[in-house]
Amino acid sequence: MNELKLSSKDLMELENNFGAHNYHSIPVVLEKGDGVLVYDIEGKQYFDFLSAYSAVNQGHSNPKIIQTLIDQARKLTLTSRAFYNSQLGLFDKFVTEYFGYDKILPMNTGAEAVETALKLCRKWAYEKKGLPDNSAQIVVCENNFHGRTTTIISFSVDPEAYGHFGPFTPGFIIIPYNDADALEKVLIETPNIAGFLVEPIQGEAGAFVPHDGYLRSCYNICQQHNVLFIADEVQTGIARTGKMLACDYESVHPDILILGKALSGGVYPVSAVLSSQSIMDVFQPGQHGSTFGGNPLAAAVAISALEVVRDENLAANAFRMGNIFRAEMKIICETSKIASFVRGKGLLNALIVNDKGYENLAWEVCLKLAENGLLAKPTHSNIIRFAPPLIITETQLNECILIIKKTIKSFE
Ligand code: IF1
Repeated sequence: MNELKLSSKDLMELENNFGAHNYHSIPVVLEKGDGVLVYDIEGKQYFDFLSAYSAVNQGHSNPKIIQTLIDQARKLTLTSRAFYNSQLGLFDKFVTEYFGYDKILPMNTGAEAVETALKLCRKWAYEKKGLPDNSAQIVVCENNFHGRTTTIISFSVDPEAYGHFGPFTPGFIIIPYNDADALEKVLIETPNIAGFLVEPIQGEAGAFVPHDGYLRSCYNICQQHNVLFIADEVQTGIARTGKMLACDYESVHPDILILGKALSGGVYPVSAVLSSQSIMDVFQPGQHGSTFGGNPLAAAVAISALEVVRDENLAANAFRMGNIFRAEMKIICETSKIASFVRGKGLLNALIVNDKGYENLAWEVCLKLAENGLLAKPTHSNIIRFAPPLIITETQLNECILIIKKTIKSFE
């Protein structure tokens, strides 16, 4: 704790002096969170419009989830899977029924869940589809973001993500996003394809929403070619886009579903892979796992986090608030020289700014937004992601829109 009551400046210096410089953070030092609000060391209040990249959909320090964390932490936090524990079976049943799957494999971070899905897909391809060993190819999309492990960055197109991290993991084919024909072409022309990994909306690419029907077309093409459709809903899932899953907009039921982030409400690292019994059964004891995967604390917290999403109708709120947000932002863009357009679904949105002749405009706008009491961060040079906790009320949203409007105006 900060008994010495160090200032924001002191704490930023500590991070800079002793921490790896693997982030360029907005210069705000947060000490407390409550719902859609966060507070810095000096007590300044901000609306959080990043939500820890859609991990705190249920709001900061959600009371129900925190109480579950405290109660379970006082009983048992970690046993490893060498033994059973009192919470995991309850989690397995609750979450598989919640999303309509037979089986679930719990992990911790989103990247671990993506890696788990890739291993599951490959193993299924050899043992159920009958591909020759070590031949499996998995199709991914340009401008993807699925995490930062060496295998995952092996199929990134972002030099910042893969530069000087080689040699890379083979077995991946990159096709354009939002182009079902490109998927069909590669499945017809290339042998030994095991799966297709896709974000229903590309988050890091700046809330890039594919055209209606894209997911359904890709799913059907995968079915026709006996290729697994793998949806990475780590960022788009858990009600963020206005439906429980972004795939729900097209009634697509992924063969393998990847969840993370808000699966715990941002209270504890919890991720998971869900699939059918026939696919998940290729994992036999001792073939995959992790020390913390499926621990009783994670299991209890995740059940509570999903109950909050359901009981507080967060998907419906995200849907309604998102429509209001984009409508208001559209009006701002119509008269602004720097705010070009807004895109997104539910409360996963991004503003594309016109930064011609203005170096780092998106970053400067975010600094000004922080000064005006709203936290957001650019993704890429000219895109600002806007993703508040899904509990935001219309009154709070309107206040935030005024802050964004005032801030953009100050750059005109
Ligand atoms: C950072 C980005 C977002 C994800 C999807 C898997 C993962 C992520 C669709 C991996 C994680 C995070 C990582 C975080 C910032 C954030 C991010 F900017 F990096 F790309 F949201 F867009 N699939 N996204 O979005 O999950 O291992 O992080 O738990 O690296 O700073 P993770």
